[in-house]
Amino acid sequence: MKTIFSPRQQEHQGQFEFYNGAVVEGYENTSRATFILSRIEEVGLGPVLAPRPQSLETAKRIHSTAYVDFLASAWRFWREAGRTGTALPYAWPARGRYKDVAPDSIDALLGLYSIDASTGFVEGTWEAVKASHDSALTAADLIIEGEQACFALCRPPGHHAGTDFNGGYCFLNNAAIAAQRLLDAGASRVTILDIDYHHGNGTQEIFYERGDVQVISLHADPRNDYPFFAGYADERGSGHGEGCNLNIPLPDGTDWAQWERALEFALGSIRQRGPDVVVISLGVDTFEGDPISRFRLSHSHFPLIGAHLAGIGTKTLFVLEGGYAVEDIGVNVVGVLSGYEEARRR
Ligand code: OKP
Ligand code: ZN
Repeated sequence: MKTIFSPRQQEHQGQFEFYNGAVVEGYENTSRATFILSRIEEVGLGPVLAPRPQSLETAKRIHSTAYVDFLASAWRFWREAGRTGTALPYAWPARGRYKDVAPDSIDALLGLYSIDASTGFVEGTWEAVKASHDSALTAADLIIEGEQACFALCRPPGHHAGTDFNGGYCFLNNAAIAAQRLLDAGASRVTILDIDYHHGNGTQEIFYERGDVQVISLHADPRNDYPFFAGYADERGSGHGEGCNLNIPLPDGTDWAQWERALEFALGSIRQRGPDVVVISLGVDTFEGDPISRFRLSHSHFPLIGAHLAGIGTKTLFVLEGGYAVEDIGVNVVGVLSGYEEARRR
């Protein structure tokens, strides 16, 4: 399987976030990609290719133009305000009290275009976000050109980013943009299956009223964990998207047996739908050793996930999302991908 990745993605580094009442180094760091790349090489998964340069046209069909333009200029605004460090918001438009203004303070813009304070900008953030997006689109192009499966090693990740907001370490929604590219190339039905520990609220929001993309997410019950305000089982899509959104929230401490049952349920729903292509939002923060999550999957389960996904039988685009046990992330991510490959060969 081919992997798409650009070293420019590593220019997003050194950011800080709040965690349990303290300011800590960002969990979404460069070593995540480094460990995955070295594992890819170690097991000989396949070549790692640079993305092709991509325009922002498809991104602007998923996100608002104003939001994309904001992402591209946020760091410059921050510097122009005389700031250093990590650009983070501290004020948000309160629910039900939204004033439709076009603020020109960088602090107001950071709040307007975000849902939390975990998604900081540093010097190379935009370059990295753009390169991560290019990787997802290039992987989609390879699928369109005939590959059965491809891996977009996206960092920063994307599934918490919505039409006009960042959040949860995510800026552009790589999986959603890739899905749009697949549709534009002629796919009539795409499914995004999100197996990250956290609910893919951005992906859900983007496609909520659309009937051309089925969105399924297996995740920690939002009563217990981020993103808290979305990801409930009664969120099923609306309008043209009625019935196209499926959430499977799972309790704290979910183990393999329970997680696998949820996956099988999701796979049944995919089979019923019959998509041309499946995009996997691949997070491995379901791992028992993950520092910010509370599920209990172990190393040996990740190849089994890959085998289940191969059983769908459609072309499959893997897009990286979370996973913060960095020493184990390579084994777990590549475990899914090689489990998929082995099952395909059988
Ligand atoms: C991103 B992805 C507070 C703790 C963590 C955000 C979690 C984002 C997860 N700083 N808050 O879905 O893996
Ligand atoms: Zn996650």
